[in-house]
Amino acid sequence: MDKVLARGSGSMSAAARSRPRTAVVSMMAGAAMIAATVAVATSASAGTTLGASAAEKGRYFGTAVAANKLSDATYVGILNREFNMVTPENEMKWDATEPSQGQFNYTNADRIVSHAQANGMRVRGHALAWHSQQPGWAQNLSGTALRQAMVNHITQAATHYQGKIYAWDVVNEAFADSGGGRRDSNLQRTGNDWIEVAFRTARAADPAAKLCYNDYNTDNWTWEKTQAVYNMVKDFKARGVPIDCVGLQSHFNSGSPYPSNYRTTLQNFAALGVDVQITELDIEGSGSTQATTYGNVVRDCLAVSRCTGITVWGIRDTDSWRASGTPLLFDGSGNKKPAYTAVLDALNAGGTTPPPTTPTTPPPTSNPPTTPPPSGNGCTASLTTNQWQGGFVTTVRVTAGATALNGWAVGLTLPGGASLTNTWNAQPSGTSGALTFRNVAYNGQVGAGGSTEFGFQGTGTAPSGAPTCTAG
Ligand code: 9MR
Repeated sequence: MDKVLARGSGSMSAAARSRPRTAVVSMMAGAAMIAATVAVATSASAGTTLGASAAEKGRYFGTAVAANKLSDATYVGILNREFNMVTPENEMKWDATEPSQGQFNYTNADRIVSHAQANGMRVRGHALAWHSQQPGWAQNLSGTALRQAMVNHITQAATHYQGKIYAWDVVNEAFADSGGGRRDSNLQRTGNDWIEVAFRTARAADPAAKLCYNDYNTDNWTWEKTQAVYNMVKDFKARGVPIDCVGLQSHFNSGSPYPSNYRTTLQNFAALGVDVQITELDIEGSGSTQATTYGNVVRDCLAVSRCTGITVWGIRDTDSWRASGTPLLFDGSGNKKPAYTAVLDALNAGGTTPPPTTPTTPPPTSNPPTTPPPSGNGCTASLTTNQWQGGFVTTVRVTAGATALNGWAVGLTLPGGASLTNTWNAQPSGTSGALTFRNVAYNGQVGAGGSTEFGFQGTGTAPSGAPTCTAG
């Protein structure tokens, strides 16, 4: 993004500033009423980290990561404790991965992917085709030569990471800031179809990755740029161009503030049949004003079922591309800011997502049990699978029974010939046959009746039998 925006955070109204206190009071009153009537609500768990709390809501919480900070103990401590999705901040860009034409270098990006995999985190790939951060040789190409170079780059990079990427930003920042059209760039000058060619190429190279269009200044529903991206996604869906998600970067400051219609924007994109992800969130400012805006963004995402996760663009304020605007959740020493607490509280508000099988009426028995029915070994697990020719992604929901879980293990068997390629939010015992998936550090504790999700990806046929779940 090459636009310089004004800094500061003085745009919040007095009414908005006083909102948190009112909300807390009414939430407490509401909680007391619910506790009196619905016993299960009192036992819902509340996560103590961003990743665990987001997972309880079926979402992820991620951060941009710089490979050269993986030797900083404070940085890595926060990363491993709080986040379950990472985006390489610069290491997967074209200039980093193909510095000379046809010569690929994945060293730094691989370090981040390895770190993520070793710690049960997923990876957002960023970015395959972009007018910025191109290697010099690509900047000097045009026409058919550039189009072929782009296709080859996407094929090579997406194939290198095949099976390891949750979602790719296939195309980044292709629209102009005003006027409702495309941004002029060497890629745009290869022909208006360059974006759909990029998506089709990425799909062929990694059919399991979700394919996203990612941009900034697409948060306000009334802005021309938002409408232009919306119309492109609508057109792609109508014509069968493979697109699965839209990334809203959401870099907010006084020149580009959080808009009151943000939730509308998320809802309208989702209604096109794509996931929505907040991909580079940072909000300049400090104290309660900044915290309120962070909370609003989280609540907006949670209100839209296809808003599948939030990524902040760095860990500590000092890690930010806009460090002077102190836009992140941790201060330069790694301490949690009020914005952190606002995000965690927003993620935890309303208890956990109820288990999908909870009956809405009591079973018809004349002799109802006085304690909730025991669920096998203290937890249950259920599978949701997306199978395609040659591969699959399975999501597993672990639901606690009548007592809270302090650790869990899920058992299932992969069919012959099937093999795991990637696992998130859990640690697998192997890659084929009968497998046990154990919780990772941040999601072992699940409150009574609460749930958490993990997932895995593999080649071959997905498991279909009922999984076992064991507490402890
Ligand atoms: O945070 C990134 C910074 O370290 C780089 O210098 C910059 C170069 O373009 O890119 C930053 O990340 C950008 C992201 O890749 C795309 N959206 C805007 C981000 C902030 O500029």
